[in-house]
This record gives sequence, structure tokens and C-alpha cells, in this order.
Amino acid sequence: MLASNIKDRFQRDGFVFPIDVMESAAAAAYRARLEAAETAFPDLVNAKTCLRRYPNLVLPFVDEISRLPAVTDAVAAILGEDLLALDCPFFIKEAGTDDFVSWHQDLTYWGLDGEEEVTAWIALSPATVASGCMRFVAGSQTQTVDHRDTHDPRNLLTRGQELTVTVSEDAATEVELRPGQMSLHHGKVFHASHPNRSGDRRIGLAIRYIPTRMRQVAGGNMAAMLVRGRDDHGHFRPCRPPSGLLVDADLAHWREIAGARNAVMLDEGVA
Ligand SMILES: O=C(O)CCC(=O)C(=O)O
Repeated sequence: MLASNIKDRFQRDGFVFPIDVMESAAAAAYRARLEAAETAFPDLVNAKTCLRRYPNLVLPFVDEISRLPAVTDAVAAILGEDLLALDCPFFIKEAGTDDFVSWHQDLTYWGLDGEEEVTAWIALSPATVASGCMRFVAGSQTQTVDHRDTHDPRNLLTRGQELTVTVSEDAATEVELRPGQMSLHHGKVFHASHPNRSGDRRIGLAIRYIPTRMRQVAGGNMAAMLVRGRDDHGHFRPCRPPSGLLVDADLAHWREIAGARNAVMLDEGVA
């Protein structure tokens, strides 16, 4: 897709897809590295710990994905050349489970000073209607709606946040992706996903890109990884790329950084 098309569609709809970022075989190889780490280090590499916050600090293949030119070229078409990855959680729904994501707008509770943020959601397994692919409401990024916290344990969001308005399900676009494709979404577009009723895991890596000029206004002391260009602003503490797979020194760095972001994401006072 041409850079100008990506930007125009993103500005109009609040999302763009599908964008090919790697061959299916490459996506399968990344999935195999993820699953090998899950098997070898089950206490660390799971949805509640390293996969939930900044896996790019401790899993080298995640850092590698966040820097792939095919991914960052598309993001740079919208945000410019100097890019930070502010967190990159995995959203994994196991086969035949009830986990879901309620309708929400990301940027309403991240404590940033603006709206220049793009999430690249990269499929490492088939994202289909059956597996609970993401769903977006085109044009909704122009609204700001209140959220309530439900703390529903089946909701993959930190506090089970959901919009306080009713979303017309018919208005949703189903974002089906094959492994190796991605969608880009605006932090204020309404989005959600249903449970995974398929026979395979649904695995997505959601990389939150911001330009280096952004600031964190709530929570303070937030860290982000420079993945493209240069940072002439220093508004975020620099993250260090991993030196190996779950290396002790990297884990100490991860604990500090993930802990600070958890504090913001769990703070019910953050608007
Ligand atoms: O993976 C999903 O279904 C939801 C992901 C999401 O809410 C996000 O990336 O902001």
C-alpha cells in the first residue's frame, strides 16, 4: 500500500488494513520462537507478566519485529521518522475460550499529551471472525467517550474498561488478517473483539508507536524504546534493547519499567 494511501485511510477511518509486513513463513517462525519461550519459561513468558508489558525488553524477536522496516515504514507515513515503541503487549486468546475485549478507546487512559499514536497489530496466527479478530468503528476516532471499569476477568484489558455508550455492532468492520499481516489503528478509534471460537490460538502483537515529540503527562517517569530515527526530545526514559533471551540484567530493567507503566494503567484516576 502506498504511504499516501495509508495516511489518507488512517485519517479518514482511524484504521488501515491489511498491510503485508512479512511472509507467512516468517510469521510462523516468530510464533515458534514465542511458543518455545512460553514452554521454556512459563512463569515469565505468559499473559500476566512479560507478554503483557514491554516484551521487547526481554524477548529479542519482539524487539526485532518492532523495528522491521515493513512495519515502521507504514507507521512513519503517519507519524514521521522518529519513532518510539511505547509498550507492545501480546493479545493472545486461546482456542475455544471466552476471553474478549470490550469496546474502548486506548488513548483515553494512557496519560499522553496528544493523539499522535499508532498501534500496529501484527498477526502471528490467523485473525478471523471465528478466532475473534479485532473490530473497528470507522470514523469514531473523532469522539471522546467516557469509560467505566468492569474488572471482568474474561476481559483482556487491564481494568476491563468499556465505553459508556452503546456501539452499533452493525457499524463494526471485522479486521481479518493472515499471519504476517498487520492493521494500524488510531488510539481513539472504537475497537473490540469477540471470544476465540476457532481451534487455534489467536496471537496478536500490538506495538504502540509514538513520535519522539510526545510527552507523558500522567504517571511520569515512563520509558519507551527508540526503534527508528533519533530522539532529540528526551521526553521518555530510554529503554535498552535485550541482550539475549530473558537475560537477568534485562529482566531487572524490565521489572522497573513495566512496574511504572502498570502503575499508570491500573490507576483508575487516569483519564
Ligand atoms: O487484540 C485485541 O483483540 C484487542 C487489542 C486492543 O485492544 C489494542 O491493541 O488496543
